Amino acid sequence: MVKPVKKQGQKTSAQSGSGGETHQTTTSADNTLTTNQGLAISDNQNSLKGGLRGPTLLEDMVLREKITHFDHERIPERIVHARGSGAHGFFQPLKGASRFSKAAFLQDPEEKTRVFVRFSTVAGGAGSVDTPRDVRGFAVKFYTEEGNFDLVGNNIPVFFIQDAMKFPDLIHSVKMEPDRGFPQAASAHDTFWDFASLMPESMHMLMWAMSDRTIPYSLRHIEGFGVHTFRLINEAGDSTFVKFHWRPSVGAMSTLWEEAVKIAGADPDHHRRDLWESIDSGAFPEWTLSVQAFDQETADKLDFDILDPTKLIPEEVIPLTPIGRMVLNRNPDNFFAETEQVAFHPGNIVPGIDFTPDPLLQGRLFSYIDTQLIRLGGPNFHEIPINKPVCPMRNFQRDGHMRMAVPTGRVSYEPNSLAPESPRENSKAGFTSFPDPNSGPKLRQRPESFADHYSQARQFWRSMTAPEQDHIADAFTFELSKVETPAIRFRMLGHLDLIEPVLGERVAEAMGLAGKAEKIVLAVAPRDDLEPSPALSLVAKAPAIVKGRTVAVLVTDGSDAKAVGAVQRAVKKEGGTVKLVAPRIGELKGNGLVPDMTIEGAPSVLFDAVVLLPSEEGAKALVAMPQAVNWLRDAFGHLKAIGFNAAAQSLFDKGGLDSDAPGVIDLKGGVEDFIDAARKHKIWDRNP
Ligand code: HDE
Repeated sequence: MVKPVKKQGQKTSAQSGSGGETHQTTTSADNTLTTNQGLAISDNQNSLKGGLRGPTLLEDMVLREKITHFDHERIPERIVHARGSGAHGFFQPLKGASRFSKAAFLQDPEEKTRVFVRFSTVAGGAGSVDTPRDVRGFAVKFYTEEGNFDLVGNNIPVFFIQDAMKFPDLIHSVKMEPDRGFPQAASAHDTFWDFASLMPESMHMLMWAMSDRTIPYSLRHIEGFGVHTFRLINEAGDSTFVKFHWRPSVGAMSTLWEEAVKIAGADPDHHRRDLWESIDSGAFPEWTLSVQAFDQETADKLDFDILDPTKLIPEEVIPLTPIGRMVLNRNPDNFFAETEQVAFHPGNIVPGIDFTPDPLLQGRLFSYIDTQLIRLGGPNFHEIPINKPVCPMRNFQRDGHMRMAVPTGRVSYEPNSLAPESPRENSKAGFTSFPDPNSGPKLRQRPESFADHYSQARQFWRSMTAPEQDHIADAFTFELSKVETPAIRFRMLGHLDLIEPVLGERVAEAMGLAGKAEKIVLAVAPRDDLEPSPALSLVAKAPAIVKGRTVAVLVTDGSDAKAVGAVQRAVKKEGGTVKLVAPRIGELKGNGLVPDMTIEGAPSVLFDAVVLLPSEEGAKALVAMPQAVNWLRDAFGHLKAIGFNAAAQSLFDKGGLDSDAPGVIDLKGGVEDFIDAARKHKIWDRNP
């Protein structure tokens, strides 16, 4: 006889991590394995058979339950933003945020509001790599006392299209081509550029997409943007237009394209791992939330329409006003239950926040609930712990797939007289929409004010530093060279000529297609008088810090432990991390050093700066290892700060590298100069 199993493995809701829900742990004193019905399982190794070598019986309900559940483990992945990484944290408003909005979570600087954030790539499937050239999603769910507020943004302040009608076309064009099923997570193919080259409104976003913004260094190092113009409403009922901005405390940083490509092979989970490990180690990622706040009068003076999501407002025109900070301090307990099942929706807002009639946002307001219905299997996804508001939910909706709540009583309608205590509307505390005066005749048209597609693309180009411009030209050259249809290349070259003639010429020259650009007919001529916006450049505003970065020290048997210790101490003092990399993973001879990683498992592309501290004998062995020579060559080519000792000179010689080059520091004079170089992150003076 099997004894019934006590449910000792359940946490109380007070102990539980997410959403106040109970969830199972494996720390039960009585840890008997059970079926989902609670039936204790006597054998989890063998199915029930008719005879020792006979067929498996249909009667084996334990096996059937286990396999059925397994068969249904996957839910449809998100059609866009399928690959994501999540984290829990909190948001804390700054003093003064309340002057813009009456939202409860923006009132008290002492009060923290729980958040869950999901970062994502857009184009690839859930199992794709972390470092393709792609936009990153930056979605934040604020569990406020007035309901959930979702700020579902990206790491780029503008978008490819102006109207929701074009979204399926955009996404179909960038996703795997339907006949061949490739390429995965890549825009460098014909269908994307065919569509993009026929959409002048995409030109501004294409400049961002081909810039370093789409190959971020880590998720901790991205900026975030709400993209659309929103409204904030304060206690007095005054409305302010806002653009939302997230700024990382460690500064925004990107990789070089070759690094992104090599990281994809060396560590396909690079961004997810980095986020997990930094939270795990207590180095909590942090962002400031700011708004660009403006009124109708200012909006009317801008030379573009604030409802057009392909335009941004330069910070030099309307500066950022910080309104809060967000810290991510807890990894998910369970990837599926939280990161996969979290259901964002730009329509989740609270009193004090409202939409504008941006035609892209308006379409999104429909899409997100609709997508959850298919993805999460029914209308009750708001009851899943990660989606559940922390404030009470009371209404008369009922039934549906996977209903968790157990409502009581006869009444599920309103008005009613049978349940006088049941919920009623509240005209004072309830959400009311801002009485936006915009409305007119029914039509399918774009306003004239949406017609200029090139001026801000040009402004973006002119706001970049020289290396950033090089990268943009290289990215267009790379992507368009992958396009197989000549007419698409010529059409895109025509657009680039309009954005900035020098960009068009450079790309055409690099592709060997000078003079081939198609002439594009313009609706509105690009402006030539927009001031560059230095705030758009990552290089120009890169902070000189080592904090949050990782330095690899290459060590061998016999390396000088004291020299290694000096580097470790100096990096740690700056808030950085050191990893020891060696030819083998076991403890090294003669110094007791224990490597963290091997040269093959940890190519230098995974680090921000490197130090070479081999022993004389060790250096001889490294010179004979092609991976070790490439380790240094990559660090050199990827413009990293490099520190080295005398023994390491032979590696430079073998790699044909100049150890007197900028950012290459002989450590005989101490580590300070190396730390100085590492603060720069990229040694642009070494840019070929
Ligand atoms: Fe989304 N988008 N989107 N989007 N989006 C989704 O919702 C959609 C757009 C963004 O981590 C989907 O739950 C339409 C702009 C993020 O779970 C879907 C349009 C911006 C995420 C959807 C847009 C975004 C999504 C897929 C044009 C930046 C990931 C799964 C009208 C401001 C959220 C899901 C997460 C996800 C529709 C345009 C950001 C299909 C129709 C612009 C960060 O509903």
